[in-house]
Formats: sequence, structure tokens, C-alpha cells
Amino acid sequence: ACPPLRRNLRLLAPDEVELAKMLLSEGQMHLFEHWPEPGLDDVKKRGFFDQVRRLNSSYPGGLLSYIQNAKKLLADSKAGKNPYDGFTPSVPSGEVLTFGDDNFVSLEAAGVREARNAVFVLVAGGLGERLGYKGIKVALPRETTTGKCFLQHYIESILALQEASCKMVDDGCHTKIPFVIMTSDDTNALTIKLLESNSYFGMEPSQVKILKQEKVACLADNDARLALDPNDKYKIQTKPHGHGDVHSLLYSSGLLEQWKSEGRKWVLFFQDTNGLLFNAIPSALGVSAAKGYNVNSLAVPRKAKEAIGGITKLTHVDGRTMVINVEYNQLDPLLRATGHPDGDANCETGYSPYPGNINQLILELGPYTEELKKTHGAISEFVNPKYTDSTKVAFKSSTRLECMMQDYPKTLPPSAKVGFTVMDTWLAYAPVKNNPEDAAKVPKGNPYHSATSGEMAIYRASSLILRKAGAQIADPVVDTFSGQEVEVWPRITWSPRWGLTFKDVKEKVHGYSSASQRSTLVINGQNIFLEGLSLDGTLIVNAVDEAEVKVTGHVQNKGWTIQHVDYKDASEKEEIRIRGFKFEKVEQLEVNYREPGKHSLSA
Ligand code: UGB
Repeated sequence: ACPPLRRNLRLLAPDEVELAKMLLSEGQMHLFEHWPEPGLDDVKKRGFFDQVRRLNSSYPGGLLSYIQNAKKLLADSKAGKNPYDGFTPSVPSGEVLTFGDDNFVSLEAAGVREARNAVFVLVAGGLGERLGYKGIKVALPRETTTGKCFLQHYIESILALQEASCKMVDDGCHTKIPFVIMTSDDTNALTIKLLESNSYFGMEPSQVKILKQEKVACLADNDARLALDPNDKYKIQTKPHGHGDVHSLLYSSGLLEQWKSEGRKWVLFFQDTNGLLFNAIPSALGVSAAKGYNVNSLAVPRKAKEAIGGITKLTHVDGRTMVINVEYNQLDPLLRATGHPDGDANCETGYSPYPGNINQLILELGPYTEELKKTHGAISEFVNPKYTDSTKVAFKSSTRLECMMQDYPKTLPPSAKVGFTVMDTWLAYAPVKNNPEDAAKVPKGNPYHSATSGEMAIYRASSLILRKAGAQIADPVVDTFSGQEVEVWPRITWSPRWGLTFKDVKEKVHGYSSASQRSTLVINGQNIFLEGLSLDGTLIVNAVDEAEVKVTGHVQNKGWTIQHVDYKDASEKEEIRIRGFKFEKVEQLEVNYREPGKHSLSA
């Protein structure tokens, strides 16, 4: 059927011949039409099949399934078929938690207890095009007071949970919580380098597993003809398939079975830049355990049009129902098509009635493993071609199939226990996704999701938690950085081992402690107790675990001031430019306790 290929068949291994036959039967002749006689470009021809093999083995069901799925989804898209046809959305009900109340505190305790049976999975294959940052996002500082990057914070949080969880059970537990990072070709080398050059931030290297997702083939037209790379006609053009790949990678890695045999129970998925997430993990895991949820999604109140999905109850005309994320670009059309003429709009509370999905999923390992044995981790996919015109005959550029990790529940039977847990945004969610220019254009009142707002959210959360624990923390001032108006709270931050749960914080803040608005406070150590500290300036306390440090008295100095930084100022580092401010470290008190025993810092 394809003479240029037939003439080159002897270059191919038997399995490659089978792949070639499959490609021809699926209408992919164009991939070979330009192939010259054997003897010319043979290395490139072999390279082409190396790539075809990789594309075939990294997709559940192989390249044949990929092409067939693409044909169907492209035909649906051309016909204007709505993936939610037959479904009516309504507002679901879930667990709504109030930070610091008795229920919250007991759920946190239950969650910490469960943590030794948990594994964590970070999806970090995205390049963050919207942020426009050149490096990997997990290497960005979570806040610039300490400069600790997101990955360090995540690892320290998991280690803190591991230790606290083992302490709660009196059975000599020495569990090491496994930590998986999904990378992609865009992020893999830099992620490994970041870990290796920082001794894995204190985690044992054997605890960390990297799973690299492969890209998928691009599609040139409605017949799902694979697109050749414009710069190399022996290469198929590829693009990312989305965070949904994490399920098939976990399945094929064999890790799920290994974890089951080790008696583990929960798999917690999370994203690359949410510096507040671990404030929400203990209580959310507590909810999963208390409710016996197979799937628990974390959510926050959502502003209409905010770029986070809406958790929605969908009821089909045939009676089926499911509680699932409807992605932000689909919620508005779905609502309009089902009798809500205002679409994705705020209700009288000032928020969308649909809770916002922050893509932190807690799955129960047993049912998850069983489900993946059936699906092999394949996740419902979508395609989003940009057509040249309304005839929908041609694409402006090649497209590809995509998938999202939160679509996992779509294949579950109605008997599955799928729930969600809503928490305050200030406590749980502050992603860094938008560059300063785009952030400044976000409608007033909606969150910026920028490096500026992401860092300020850390200080706000720390301040509010300390307030709730009884400390007097000054009100914020409002300032504008790169066109974004934000609240600037005292710059308070602590290591995860100090304040893993609200109970931990409360136990370490006694008496009358206070911080003025211009203050910066860094608490770095497990046993540091604020007992009547009055801070007006900058205080950094570092202590080894065996040291017990009481901090009292009045600390006053010139402190650290905040300087505005123009995001176009090329003399500043990119990670500073994207936040629009930096600290001028004028004066500080920094104390280090390296010896075990009781110490007191009375200023
Ligand atoms: N990611 C990968 O690991 N691989 C990929 O191929 C792509 C991404 P974005 P998005 O909570 O804030 C999601 O781009 O996809 C990783 C939810 O779909 O930051 O626009 C990437 O590294 C949405 O419902 O987000 O939106 C990152 O860690 C809402 O919950 C993660 O996937 C929103 O996140 C997310 O990628 C949110």
C-alpha cells in the first residue's frame, strides 16, 4: 500500500514491521511518503521507529488506541458534540471545615495518625508557560524571607508528617513515606539536579521515585493523521498529554502493588506551586479516614471565572450521577446550556456556588489499585483543536489529546465513595501560575495566582494561624506590586516541623506574644516556644531538635523593609522580578541554638 515503506522494510525489526502495518491501516501513509531508497537516511529511519516504539509503549493501549481515540474525539469536536450532553449540573454537598474548631483539630489528629500509611505524588511535569518563568516551578522560592523553594517545603512537610505520625503510634514505627514526583522532558533533568544538589532536602534518596511522563503525538487534521515535526521529517511532533498521565505511570511502575504489600492506604496527589497546601493535608486526610472516602478532592470557595475547575454534581437523563470537577473553560458553557443564562456567575455569597477544585486528591489505595487494574490508568481524554474557520476542516496548528488527573472518578461505579472537602482559601490555596502582566488583568476581587500573591498568602496564613492561637498580630497594610493590590501581613514563616497542625502551633504560643506590621519572624526548629515575645523588627530563631528554646521579651530593630521591584528590571533575578518586591535586610536579630538542652532568649 505504501511503496516507499515497502522498499525499506528490511531496515525494520519484526515488531517495527507490525507497528508500520498498524500505522498504514490507520491512514498514516503520509509518515513514509517522503522516505528515499534504502541506503539514504537509514539512521534517521531507524530513529523514527525508535520514537514510534516509545509513543506506542507509553500510552495505555498503544499508538493504535491513541489514533482511534483521537479520531473519535476529533469527530465529536467537529460535530460540536458537548461532552456533558445529557448531564444537568447542580451544587454538590461536601465536608466544609472551619479552621481551628474542635472538629478541625480532631480531624488533623486523625490525619496525622493516618499519614504513616500514606504516599505522596507530586505532578510536576508542567513547564508553567503562563508564569513565563524559565526554570522549573518547584525550584521557585515559596517565600523570599527564607528563600526555601517549593520542593524543599514539600519534602520537609512530608518528613514532619512522617515523624509526627510515627510518634502517635506506640509500635516502633519507622515508616518512610514514599514520595513520587512526575516529571516530563521539560522538567526531569532540572528536578533531579535540584534534589541531588541539595541532598534531597533531608529525605532519604530511596524514598523518592521519579516517573517521567512522555509526550504524545500531535494530530495534523480531523483524520488524526500524526503531525511530522516541521524541522525534522523523520520525527513525529509531540506535546504534553496533561497531568492525567500520572495514573498510567503509577500503574505501569508497579508501585501501587508494592505499596499495597507494605500496608499503605492512601495516595495523595498534589501540584507544583501551592505553598499553603500542607496546612490542609492533615485535616483532609482525617476526613478521608473518618468518612471512608475512596476519593476526596480538596476544594476552596471559588470566584466565578477563576481558573480552577468547579466541583459539580452531574445528573444524567438516565439517572446516573457523579460528583466531578468541571474544568474552568467548560463550566460556563455547561451552565448556559442547562438553563443558567448567567453561566459561571457568583451567587449572593460573592462566590460561585460550585466549590473550586485545587487538584489535591486523596485516593484510597485499595480501590484505586483495583480500578487501575481494569483501566491500566487510562483517563478520559479531550481534544481542543484551534480550527482555521467555522467549517472546522483545518487546524491553525497541530493539536493532541489531553487528560487531567482529577478525571479519575469518571470511570468509577456509582457505589464508589467520592467526596470533597472545602477549606478556607487563605489556609489552603495560593498557587503561582500567572505572570505579573496577566495577573494585573485578573478581574478585581478574583485571586491573582501570581508569585506576588503566592508569597503574600504565606504571611497572611501564618499571621491568621498565630492570631487564632492567641497571639496579637498587627493588621496588614495594602500595597500594590506590578499592578496587583495585595494585603501585606507581618512576614511570618516557620518550618513544617514547628507548626504541622494547629494543635502544634497552639502548644508553642503561650502568653501574650505580638508582632507589629513591619515585623519579620522566622521560626526554624521543632521546640521553639513563644512565651510573651513582643516583636517589632526582624527575628530569626534557629534551633536543633534537642534544644528547647523559650522566646520572651521585646525585640526591636530596624528590621527588613520591602522594596518595590519593576518586573521588567533585568538587573534583578527572574524569581524576584516575578514577585515585584524584595527585602532590604537592614537589621535583624538572628539566634542559633545548636546545643541540646533548655535555652531562653529573653530580649
Ligand atoms: N502538569 C504535569 O505534571 N504534566 C502536564 O502535562 C501538565 C501539567 P497547571 P491547570 O488547582 O490550580 C489544574 O497548568 O491544568 C502539572 C486543574 O486542572 O498549573 O490549568 C503541573 O506541573 C484545575 O482544575 O494547571 O489546572 C502542575 O503541577 C485547577 O484545579 C499541575 O499539573 C487548577 O489546576 C497543574 O497544571 C488548580
